[in-house]
Amino acid sequence: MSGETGTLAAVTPASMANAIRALAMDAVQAANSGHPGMPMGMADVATVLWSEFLSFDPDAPDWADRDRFVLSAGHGSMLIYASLYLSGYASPTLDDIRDFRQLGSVCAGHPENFLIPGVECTTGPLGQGVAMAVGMAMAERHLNAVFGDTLVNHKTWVIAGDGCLMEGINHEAVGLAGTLGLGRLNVLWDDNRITIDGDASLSTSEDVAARYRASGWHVASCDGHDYADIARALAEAAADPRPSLVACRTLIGKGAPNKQGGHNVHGSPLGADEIAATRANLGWTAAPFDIPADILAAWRRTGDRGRAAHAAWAAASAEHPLRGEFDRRMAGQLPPLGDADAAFAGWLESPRKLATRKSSELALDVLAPLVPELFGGSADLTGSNLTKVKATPSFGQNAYGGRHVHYGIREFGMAAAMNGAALHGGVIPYGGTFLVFSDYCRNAIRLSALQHARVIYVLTHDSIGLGEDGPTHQPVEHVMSLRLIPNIHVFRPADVIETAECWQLALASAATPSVLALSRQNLPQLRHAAEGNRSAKGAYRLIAATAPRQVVLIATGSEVEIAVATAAALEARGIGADVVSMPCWDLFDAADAAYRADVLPQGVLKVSIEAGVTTGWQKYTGDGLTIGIDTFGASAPAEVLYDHFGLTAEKILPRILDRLA
Ligand SMILES: Cc1ncc(C[n+]2csc(CCOP(=O)(O)OP(=O)(O)O)c2C)c(N)n1
Ligand SMILES: [Mg+2]
Repeated sequence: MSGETGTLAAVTPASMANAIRALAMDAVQAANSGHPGMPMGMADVATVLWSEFLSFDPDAPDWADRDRFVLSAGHGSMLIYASLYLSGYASPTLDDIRDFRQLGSVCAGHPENFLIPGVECTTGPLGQGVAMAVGMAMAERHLNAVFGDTLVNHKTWVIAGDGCLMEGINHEAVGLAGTLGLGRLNVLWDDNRITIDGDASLSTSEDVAARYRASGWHVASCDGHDYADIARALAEAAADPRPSLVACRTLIGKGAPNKQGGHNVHGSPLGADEIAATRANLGWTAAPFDIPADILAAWRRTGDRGRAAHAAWAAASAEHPLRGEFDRRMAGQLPPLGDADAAFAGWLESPRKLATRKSSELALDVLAPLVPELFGGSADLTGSNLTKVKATPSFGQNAYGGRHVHYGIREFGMAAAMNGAALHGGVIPYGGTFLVFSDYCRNAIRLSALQHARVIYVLTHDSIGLGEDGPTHQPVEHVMSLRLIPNIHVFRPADVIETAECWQLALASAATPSVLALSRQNLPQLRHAAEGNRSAKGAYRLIAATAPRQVVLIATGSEVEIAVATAAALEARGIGADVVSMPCWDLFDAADAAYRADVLPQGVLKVSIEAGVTTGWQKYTGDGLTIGIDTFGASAPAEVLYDHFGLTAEKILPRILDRLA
């Protein structure tokens, strides 16, 4: 906080922190909605973090080697909006802050990564910010191992609340970070002992510090309103080789004389009277949204350290032999993939009957060496998901150059970490679990989509076709329910060729996550001719009717084989039937109308076949037939189950004949 002029030198950390407090309380009051408690309580910690520790360049929010800052307690969004504005980022502006929570303002209720460049990730769903920060710290260590200290050498800082630490995902994230030894990760805990319902002791009696220590973390604590003590604790955290938790003892709503320390200040405007009392209490005389020039100038200087670091980085890295490759990866541009196209074209000639999870492994075997940013993993199902290939050795504390993360049995933590890694940039994360456990990580999958993160979910054992493990493991509603999430491509490829096509499409979707729903059971190869990437339009006519067309069978994944057999049986009776393979609804819906009308023509019986819930298929079949499973599955060998649930050509044929009669 050293100023060159007398005026600047006179600006205290307290007045800088009060600028956050004032903006937070005034913006929440103007919106008549929002959360003043957390920003006011953590204003002092944020001031020290910004002034003395965080390495950032307000003029270059996307500088690759900046420290990452995650406001995991996203309800305290005014803290990050105020800090970004005050420290001189172009966004948000003071007008944006005036419009806090209004339509069109980048200052949304909770911070959104796609609205403000300085917001590294979208937060609000408690716990996921910390877990995403773990993914950012993983990406940082991996890229450091690949590109070296000159190009990659930064920290990840998090502000988290009681809620973030109480959520189950916190246990996953903390366990993973401790195991991986992510020493550059520092979590600043807003230890205010208040949650929405009241005192935190209503719902928790945990010794948080003991839990973190037991997981291999370094734990420090400080008085969150004592600048020297905060700086001491943050310096300890920064220096310790383990991931650090800093318990910052704070008063929620600090500064509001009648409301601080109580749970009512968490999420309601202070009200005009209390705002006046707070101004008097803090000695803050400026009007709402008016920051005194000397205080603003002091804040604007907090970026100077980072600006200098950025300039030094740019100079040191300009001639670095890996700079070009590093820039490519950080920009999210794929390398040339011609070799993959050639390899996959070769697959057409020698048909193979393979589970699509196995086909996925073969595709990865081709892609991983060509796309070094592919950064894989599995939630302890590596041998089932088949996500680890020769080019992806294990990633670990002494092997940060590795490319396969053993996430452990932490599906939610894995998904959130993949979001963080994708948003960090320089890696394209993919990770596996059983499709049925996508529910465990569903909100993180949703956040992949919301955040435009290129994350690839490899979800195997995608239906009753997994057989004997039974209904706990057999997804029924999952494929359909994942399709409901906006901005995600749900792929269910039918054979080895479609699997390779879907992998290529997933890789190329820079702003959309993908789900690959893959079979456990073997599936015949249905494609033999080179026709380009036919999955790219989401659905295509795999087989055209020979007899006059009366039926179009639409199927996905493992049921395309059944549709082919059903079509043959219909043709044998002189009934023409197309088979449409539909690996991706979302891409088909985005195709042009003429193409869609050609694939799914009017005036014929349309029949969907998918081993899952039928709800939703009506948008393609109209008043046709939807064949699927609207109950839980059962425990038996796969072929027995397919017969039991009526998913065989023999059982589907009479239903179609009945409708045509
Ligand atoms: C997953 C999830 N559950 C519930 C909420 C609603 N919510 C917002 S803040 C909060 C808890 C507040 O406690 P704390 O994290 O200590 O924040 P503080 O009140 O101290 O600011 C809750 C339950 C949420 N945002 N995310
Ligand atoms: Mg709290």
